Amino acid sequence: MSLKIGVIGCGAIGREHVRRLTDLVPGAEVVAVADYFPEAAEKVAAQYGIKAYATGEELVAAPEVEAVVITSSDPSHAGYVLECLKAKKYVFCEKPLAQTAADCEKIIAEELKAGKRLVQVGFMRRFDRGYVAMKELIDSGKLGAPLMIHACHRNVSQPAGFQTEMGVTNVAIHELDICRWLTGEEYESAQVLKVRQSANSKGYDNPQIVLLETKSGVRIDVEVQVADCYGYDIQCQVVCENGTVNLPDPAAVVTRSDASRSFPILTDWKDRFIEAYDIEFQEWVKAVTAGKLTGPSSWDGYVACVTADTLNRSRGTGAFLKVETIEKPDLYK
Ligand code: ISE
Repeated sequence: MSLKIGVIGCGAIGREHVRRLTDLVPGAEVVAVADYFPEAAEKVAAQYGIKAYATGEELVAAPEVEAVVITSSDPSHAGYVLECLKAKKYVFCEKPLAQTAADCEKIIAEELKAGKRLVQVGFMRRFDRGYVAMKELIDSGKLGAPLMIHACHRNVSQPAGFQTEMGVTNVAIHELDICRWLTGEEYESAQVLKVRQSANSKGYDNPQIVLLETKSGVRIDVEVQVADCYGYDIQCQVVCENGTVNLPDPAAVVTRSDASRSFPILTDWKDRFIEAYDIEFQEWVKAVTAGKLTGPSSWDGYVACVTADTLNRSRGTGAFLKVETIEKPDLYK
């Protein structure tokens, strides 16, 4: 028997996940879709011979839907997650879990009422082989304690409507999660800096530098360049006491020609972590089927949102602000 899944959001990543769940994830069956634009859902439904619901709420309530995947626009995530929790259905929500820490707290409160983990957040980098190998090495202690992380997150361009704050809530949020995961530490303080601006910025800050300090004093800097005009480039270097470890670039053929050596850089973020997304959903379906979630939790989504809120509040103040969270409930320990 396969897990019957409904997908809310039929944009680019939603369609990718429907394909992935249908073709690459054993034990999964997408049975329904919904989208804010009904035509988008109907198109996907016709392609796969499945049902299109007029609204996400109807999809969540549908008796044949056992678990839900949310890939709709960022501001709609929290509302749909809460609907799923009320219906006691497992839900996978793309990042960010919510737009604000306050909405994450509502989600946590509902999940606590349910008495078990029902929510997983789409921090797919935790399933990327490169990051996993880095974490294994750091955790082995061979390199000594981590001291610093230098990271960068570069996108080719942004769609119309992109705003400065989204450089943190929608883009750097991946680093906010992965640096916490790599170091196994919580953040003490955070600050975002506006630096010399690129002529490629269109009404938003670009680049920005995110600075974080963990409880033990690990310093993290993340260059966030949301319109670099050359490629989707994700870099991460963890500097430890006795050595450093770098995230590998994705495999690519190297060409030697015209007295130079070169390899292509991806441009679409959906391709950069394509294998991580596959593994993430394979693991999620296994975990839901077994009734025990193990991937990134509402708590992880909450901490990322608190940190993002703190960073956005710090903009223009020239100061590090304290990252303040509620006490971690036992459910997430
Ligand atoms: C997108 O949602 C992602 O998850 C990508 O990793 C990020 O680079 C992109 O800017 C986001 O819009």
